[in-house]
Amino acid sequence: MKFVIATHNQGKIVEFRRMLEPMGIEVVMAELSEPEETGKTFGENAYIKAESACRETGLPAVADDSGLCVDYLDGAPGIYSARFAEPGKRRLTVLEKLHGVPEEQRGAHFVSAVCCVFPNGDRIDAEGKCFGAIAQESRGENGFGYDSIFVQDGRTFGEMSDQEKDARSHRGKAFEEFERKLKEYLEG
Ligand code: ITT
Repeated sequence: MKFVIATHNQGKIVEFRRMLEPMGIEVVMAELSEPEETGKTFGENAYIKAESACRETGLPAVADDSGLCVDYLDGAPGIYSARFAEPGKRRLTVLEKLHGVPEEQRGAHFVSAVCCVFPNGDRIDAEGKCFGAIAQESRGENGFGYDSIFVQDGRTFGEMSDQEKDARSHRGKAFEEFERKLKEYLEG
């Protein structure tokens, strides 16, 4: 079964492949437009991206809308995680905003909403969250985005292997739910 992946984020492309290929899905890349993310929730934005890619390619399309929600910042940057500050300055901006904030107030979580839209209009939605804290400084080279400042059990996602991150991450959990729902959908 071929699925087009509706993302322009290189870090996500790598993770989508890691998660979809073991399900027996052939991942297809396509030149896709970038629809405006006008949704008010992760789920709404994931649907906007998947629906647009499905319409443009005629293939089932999978998208993820995700972000980092920081307790001390009242849940920001949240759905604005990719637009929160200039590219290259986002991690630093979060660290600066939390400068001097004690450990117990540095809680944060990632959210990933996955949406798959089929050419007949059917859709599958799944969501995953993972809870942790914002590090005092950036650590580790693995992953992408905010991985090097998000800590779980003493290590940042940037310090974990791909397998360790996937076993705990918001996207790992969302794709686990997606896999279950896809099976039900295909059997139903
Ligand atoms: P697409 O819309 O093309 O998929 P995007 O980067 O714009 O790419 P989002 O709108 O979903 O995607 O923004 C999510 C941002 O949240 C992303 O750019 C990262 O900075 C951050 N993010 C999401 N998942 C992450 C993860 O697993 N590790 C680190 N940062 C993550």
